[in-house]
Amino acid sequence: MAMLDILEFPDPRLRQVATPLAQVDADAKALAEAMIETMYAAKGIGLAATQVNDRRRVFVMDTSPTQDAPVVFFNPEIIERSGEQVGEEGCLSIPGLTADVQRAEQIKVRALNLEGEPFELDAHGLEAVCIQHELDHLDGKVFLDRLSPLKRRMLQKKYQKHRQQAADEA
Ligand code: K1U
Ligand code: ZN
Repeated sequence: MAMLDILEFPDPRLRQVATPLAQVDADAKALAEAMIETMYAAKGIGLAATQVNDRRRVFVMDTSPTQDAPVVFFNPEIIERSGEQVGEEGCLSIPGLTADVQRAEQIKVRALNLEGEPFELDAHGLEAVCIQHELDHLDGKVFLDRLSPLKRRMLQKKYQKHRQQAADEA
């Protein structure tokens, strides 16, 4: 199976807004399957198509402790949200950086599965955080956009240093 390259912040392609799929065809299924492989290889719990430079509105997620229960969301929409939680987030497109981000605690999401059939999922805790994080990617946003300007500047400086160090060592 093809492994996909993950774009790294501040790549401007991470800012593109994804487009809904007209149908879940064989090519869309192949993309989702390659995204699942890529997510596992990168040791993530989610991955959005935007992160692998594809404009289609799809993300994959696996928050199971055994990492053997992938879920595919084509054309996802949050149809209900309630409560508030603050939790630590990371991002495969911003390696080495984490921050506490405020999100809804409970959500209901509607999407199409790998077979193109509609489903709804009630999610809370980490699952709800991950779904909101991936939907942000499909709308061209990253978790840094949800922080205060001061915190965002601090973390961006830290990230630049981290990248420079990695480049120097390479
Ligand atoms: O979309 C991505 O960049 C994947 C991202 C999803 C995510 C993780 C944690 C909270 C919200 C969204 C990751 O998988 S980052 C790697 C990871 O597993 C992780 C990092 C920090 C905290 C918890 C998990
Ligand atoms: Zn991310």
